[in-house]
Parts: sequence; structure tokens; C-alpha cells
Amino acid sequence: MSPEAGFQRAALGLGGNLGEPRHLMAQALKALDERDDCRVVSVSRLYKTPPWGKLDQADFFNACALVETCLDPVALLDLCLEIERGMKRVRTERWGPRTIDLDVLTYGQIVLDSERLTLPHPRMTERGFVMMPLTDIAPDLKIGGKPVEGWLKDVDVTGIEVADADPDWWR
Ligand code: A4P
Ligand code: MG
Repeated sequence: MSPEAGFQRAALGLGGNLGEPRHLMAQALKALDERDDCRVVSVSRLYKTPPWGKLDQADFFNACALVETCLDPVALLDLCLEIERGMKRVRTERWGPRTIDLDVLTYGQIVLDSERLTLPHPRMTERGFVMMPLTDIAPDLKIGGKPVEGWLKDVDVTGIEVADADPDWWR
């Protein structure tokens, strides 16, 4: 199914490991879906994932979502950053640190390397915590000519668990 005229399909990656990441991720998706310029088309299952990169930190929750938007790629990034910032601010004041990461993974078939935005997201294909949820919702999406489910076969998914199998976990 193609998006409506003037709308492009983008894939987003969500993650967090401080406070209530599941709640914040759900709130972020609702905030995107409530807008006129962006709607959530599908959301992956919710995953619990061991930390990648810096290992001495708590497990993460991760998920991916497909959205349709009439925002251009940089405006979509700005919206994601604005949602991140808003949540960090609100949460930090009262209950201590909370984090949510909201990355733009792909935008249509656009390949871009600018100061503020790189598309596709440069490290996405190396990360089980991105490829596994993305396979739920876009197994055939091509990244660098290869489908997401093909990338998934090559990444380490050790320790990644489904935390909620209901695709409506965020509603
Ligand atoms: N930027 C450029 N391209 C993009 C893009 N496609 N999407 C720029 C989003 N941002 C993009 O982002 C910093 C800047 O990158 C943005 O202002 C934007 O202009 P950031 O997300 O604040 O950077 P960061 O998170 O500090 O760095 P980095 O390296 O992107 O970290 P990641 O990739 O977010 O990794 N382990 C598990 N299991 N699950 C996780 O979710 N996440 C991280 C953080 C580490 N380990 C993890 C997880
Ligand atoms: Mg990031």
C-alpha cells in the first residue's frame, strides 16, 4: 500500500533504558499519531534488549514504527528531537533522569549525509535491537540494496526478548 499523495513513509527507531521507557515510547508514538502532518501506520512488538556499545548499563526497551508524513526529512528529525526533549524535561524535573531515543531510520528511499541528518541511519544494520523490531513491520524494506530480514540474519540478537507481543502495546 502506498502512502497518500504528498506523504512519504519513514521508519523510526525507539529506545530507552532509564525510568519508564515503555511508557515514554508509547507517549512518543501517540504524540506522533495525533498530528495532522504525521500518522503512525504500524508498530513492532516491544523488545527488551541487552545494552549495545556501552555495556555497563541497564537493559533497554526497543521498538520500531512506520509513519506516514508530509514533513520533509529534517522536519521529521526536528519533530523527533522536540518530542525527546519535551519528555526528558517533563520527567527529569520530578522523578530524576529519564531517557528516550527517537531515531529516523529511513525516509522513503532517500540517501542523505548532511551535518544534521544521515539516512539511512548509519548504524542501524549492525544492531539487532533495530533489525529485529523492524523485521516485524518492514521485512522487505531495502537498506543499501538488501532487505531488512536479510540484515537480521547477519546481526547478533543474543539476549533480545519480546517484552510485549501485542502490536497495540503503545495505545
Ligand atoms: N543524526 C544524524 N542522523 C540521524 C538520524 N538518522 N536519526 C544526528 C536521528 N539523529 C540523527 O543523536 C545525535 C544527533 O545525531 C542528532 O541531534 C541528529 O542531528 P542522538 O540520538 O542524541 O545521539 P546519541 O544517541 O548520543 O548517539 P548515537 O551514536 O546515535 O547513539 P544511538 O545510536 O542512539 O545509541 N543498546 C540497546 N540495546 N538499545 C538501544 O536503543 N541505544 C544506544 C544509543 C546505545 N545502546 C543501545 C541503544
Ligand atoms: Mg540516537
